Amino acid sequence: MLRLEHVTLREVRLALREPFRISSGVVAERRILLLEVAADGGLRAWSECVAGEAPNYSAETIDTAWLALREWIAPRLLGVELAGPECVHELLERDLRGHRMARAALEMAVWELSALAEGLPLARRLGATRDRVEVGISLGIQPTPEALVERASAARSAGYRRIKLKIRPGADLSFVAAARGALGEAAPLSVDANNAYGTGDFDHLARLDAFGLIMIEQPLEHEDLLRHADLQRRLRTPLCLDESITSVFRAEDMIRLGSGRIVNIKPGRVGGLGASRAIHDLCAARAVPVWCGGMLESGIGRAYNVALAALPNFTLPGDLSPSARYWERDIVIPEWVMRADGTMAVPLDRPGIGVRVDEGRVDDLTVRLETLRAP
Ligand code: OSB
Ligand code: MG
Repeated sequence: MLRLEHVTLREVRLALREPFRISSGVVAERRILLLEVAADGGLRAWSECVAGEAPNYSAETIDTAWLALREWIAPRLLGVELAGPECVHELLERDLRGHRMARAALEMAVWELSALAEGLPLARRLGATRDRVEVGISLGIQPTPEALVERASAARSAGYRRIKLKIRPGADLSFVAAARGALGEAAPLSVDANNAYGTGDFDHLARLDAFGLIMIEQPLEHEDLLRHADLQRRLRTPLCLDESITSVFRAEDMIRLGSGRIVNIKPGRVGGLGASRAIHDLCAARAVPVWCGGMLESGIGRAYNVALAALPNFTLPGDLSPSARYWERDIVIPEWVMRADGTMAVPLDRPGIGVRVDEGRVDDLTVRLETLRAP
């Protein structure tokens, strides 16, 4: 049994080493919502809410998440005897629509508390089997194909196991062609459109088939499964859904409708690690590969992603780049590093998420703080 005693919400600001541009917006500085959760028995856990500053990826933002955590989510769990993290999703699902990133942040902290209470690395607590995960990189939209080639070549040399190119109308075919030409036929490449195309673009998108991509991620509207299915029938390249998959039911819908052949799992987008694992299990049973997406997390959010990605059906490299790809300095010790072979070690040598939070630095970076207590 676990009982949450208080939840501290904090906003910290961390500048990205370079602005990250996707079809729906650009971010230069992350406003990051961190949770510090204390349970009875002196256990403490840190977690991260991945909501961004603007509602361009999903409806949630850091400010809606803060409100939802304070008003509805934290009060559901504070002071309640919890049998374990497995029961949290259901507690937070009842009569509470949306706000999945906010719910996930608290749910993940309960997984961490449970791992700590049982003396297990988080990956093991989740049932993960791997001791390393394959790392991919997501390259933001660049001003020119030449600039993209430069970054993609550097990523290839650094050892990344998969290079994802962000695309949008006007920055797609020629950019992908340039990257493919420079990196060669064997380089594992994918693209991510973040909903930038519509039903009038199917002929155009079909031209991506020429580039031997591992997948095309989320070309169409975030709530649209039917037209993704129409498009998938036109393409040889597998579609992968990201924004569209908000629950295990949506993953099942995707599989039954044929809207895609690969799933990007982000715990924030689906409401936490329980739902992530359920989607992983469903996809494993249907022979649908999954991989772990990223939301430009700090080292805290990354720890949860790495633990999740160590589950067996995460058979494609994740957007789990090392700390130095994003930040001058991360807020965890040690920072996340990638080996020359393009893998990252799953920390299995200590209980919990496997990295320590640099609390002094987090204090220095904090611009807003609120503590919620059990009644
Ligand atoms: O679509 O995967 C996406 C970042 C912000 C919003 C959406 C996405 C992304 C990424 C970043 O691709 C991947 C990463 O964290 O390295
Ligand atoms: Mg994506």
